[in-house]
Amino acid sequence: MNKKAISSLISVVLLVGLSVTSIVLIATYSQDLFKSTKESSEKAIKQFSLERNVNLVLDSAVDTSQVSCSADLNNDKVVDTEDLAILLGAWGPNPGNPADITGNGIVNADDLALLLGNWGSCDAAAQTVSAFTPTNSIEFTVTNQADMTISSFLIKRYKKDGSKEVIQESLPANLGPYQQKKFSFNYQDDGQTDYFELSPIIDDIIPNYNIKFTPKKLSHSISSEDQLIIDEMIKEKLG
Ligand SMILES: [Ca+2]
Ligand SMILES: [Ca+2]
Repeated sequence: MNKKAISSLISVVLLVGLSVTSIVLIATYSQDLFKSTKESSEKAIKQFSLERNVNLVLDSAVDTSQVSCSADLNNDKVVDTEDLAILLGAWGPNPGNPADITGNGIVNADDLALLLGNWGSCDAAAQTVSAFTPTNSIEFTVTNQADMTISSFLIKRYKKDGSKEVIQESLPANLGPYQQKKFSFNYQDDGQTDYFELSPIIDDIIPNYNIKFTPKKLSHSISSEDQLIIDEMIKEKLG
């Protein structure tokens, strides 16, 4: 073989070698590309179907933490004229007396204001709440309009300064499709709560879906008949 023929042969071998390498490289790359595209599209479809179906309705959210039952001095689940009579009877310096609702050692106008402010029926949920432990109880009712079961809820609290904290990482829900249920949770209040955020958890996945809410306070109103009796009692006692 002459020099020219040898050089041509080397060129052919090199070309073939390069082509094979390229084909192998392209094939490997395509396989990876196809695999990752398939995986991410499956993930996208799953996320999309979750988000498409999630639909919660917050029917109510009530802050049931009241000092109402601290003002229920005779423990009959209602704050009324009987409790007022007890409070007026304990008027003045009276450390440790239940009528000292604020716990400052004196039964005075502050305690009277608390009692009147919590006039009426006590809510059962507020039984454990006293004026001294700032534990707030929130009760909320939700309707699940999704066609899947919500296993639990993630609840966050947003503060007025913009910071946030997780109140409940996983509040058990077991809320089936189209079901309505009442839930409750407690948190330590520092007076800085702006609003809460409720996120449903479905099959360990938290869809990009949440409800922001500010609970309503339970309201207590005094009837005009009660007001007359209260005025009379207070006048008689305090002049
Ligand atoms: Ca009572
Ligand atoms: Ca007091």
